[in-house]
Amino acid sequence: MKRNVRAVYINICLVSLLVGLVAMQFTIAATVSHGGVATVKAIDLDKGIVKLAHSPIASLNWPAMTMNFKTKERTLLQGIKVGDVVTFTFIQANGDYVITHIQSDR
Ligand SMILES: [Cu+2]
Repeated sequence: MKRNVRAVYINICLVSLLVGLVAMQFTIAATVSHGGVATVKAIDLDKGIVKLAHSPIASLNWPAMTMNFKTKERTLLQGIKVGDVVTFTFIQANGDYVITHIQSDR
């Protein structure tokens, strides 16, 4: 009897874990990414932050502006230099704008 209780408990845990994983997948799939073109104004490699003067971004109703973006991984900024024209993709995560892809158009 005790063994059955434990088996049921373990099953409930596994089901919860699966439900959690599926929910997580949906969250990731629902993350909207935006794309734009910009000129690199400044780079902080240590913090993984890049300042971009970007063109209007229609998907967010943004006019052209200069602003800081975080990067998903600092290594994304390797090979990017101030003055470069870049094409980039970003997501909104915890109130930050985080670049997921960035490529210099050189
Ligand atoms: Cu902006």
